Amino acid sequence: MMMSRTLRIALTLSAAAILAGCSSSAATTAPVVTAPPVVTAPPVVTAPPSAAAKVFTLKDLTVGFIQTGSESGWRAANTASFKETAATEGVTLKFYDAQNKLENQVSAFHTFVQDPSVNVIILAALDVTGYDTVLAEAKAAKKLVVLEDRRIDADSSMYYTYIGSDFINEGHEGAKAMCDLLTAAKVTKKNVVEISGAVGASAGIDRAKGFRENMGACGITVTATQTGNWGVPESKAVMEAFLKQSKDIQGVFAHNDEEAIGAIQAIKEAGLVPGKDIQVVGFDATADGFKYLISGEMGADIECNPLLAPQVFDAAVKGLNGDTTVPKWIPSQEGQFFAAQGAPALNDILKTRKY
Ligand code: GYE
Repeated sequence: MMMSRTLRIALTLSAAAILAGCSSSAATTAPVVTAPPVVTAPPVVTAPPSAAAKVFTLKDLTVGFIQTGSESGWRAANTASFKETAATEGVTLKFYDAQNKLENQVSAFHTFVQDPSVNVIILAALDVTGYDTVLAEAKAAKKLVVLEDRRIDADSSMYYTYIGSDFINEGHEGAKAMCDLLTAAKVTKKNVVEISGAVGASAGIDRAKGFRENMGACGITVTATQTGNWGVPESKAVMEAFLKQSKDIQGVFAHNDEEAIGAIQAIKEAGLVPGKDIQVVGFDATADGFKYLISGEMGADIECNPLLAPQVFDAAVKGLNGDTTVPKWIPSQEGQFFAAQGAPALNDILKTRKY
């Protein structure tokens, strides 16, 4: 039954009046018992579950890796260690070969700082200085920086950790080995020429320092020094020049295997016998170095471990997870090898080595 329009209007208005009346006429009419206000408990605000800090794993690493170049067997083994370990562990590796130019390393570092996908920058430093600007940029951009292989002269607050050799101790071991070889060779004079690593590299600077700290033990004198830039041909030329200057040489302190091999080639071409007329000490103990230990032309080879990737990646994960217990320097574990061990033993050792 349809309600007439007038009746609807009347009812609406009266309802409105009643509502209004309640509020106004309450004072005068019978007390209206209002239900006690329903006190609704304040809503329980459950804090949203705090975003549990992300726990980084190796697979979360996107690494900008800045290598020196490809100057030696040691370097090739070091590069392979990073590429193979990254592939095995699922680390994203952006590998940059600086071709032994400092400016290339600095610009690559800058590029990796700008790259939003990169969360870790790993540097094998060509030089002990020259990185302050990009280290500061990385810090500001919250990129984790890990040094591998070589130290730099920067405040340790500018990087997470350094994983690499105690090159000064290697120098100590080199001097001790040269003393033993010269003593065994029963030579009276101990004039040693030095073929040093690339200028500015901590490996060379510290090996030279460590060798000089210990050479006094048997009265060694370093009579000439020049860089062979870690390579065979350049070191051969340097040794040829030394031999032209003076034949009064009893030993060669070569900063890596390639430089020792270059010196051995020059000694032989000069009609002398390496390991007999002139004692040769090298560094790295790569497979190539072992060949000259086994032939007796190199008397001692001071090991330097290039297989650093697993330790470096593990440290990077710890760094991203905010671990503050990792020391600023993690020295590599390494030893020394001598021709005196004999070919059979050295060949057995060589079979077990990856580089
Ligand atoms: O001795 C040499 C390489 O930094 C330890 O660099 C490394 C040195 C190594 O070129 O062979």
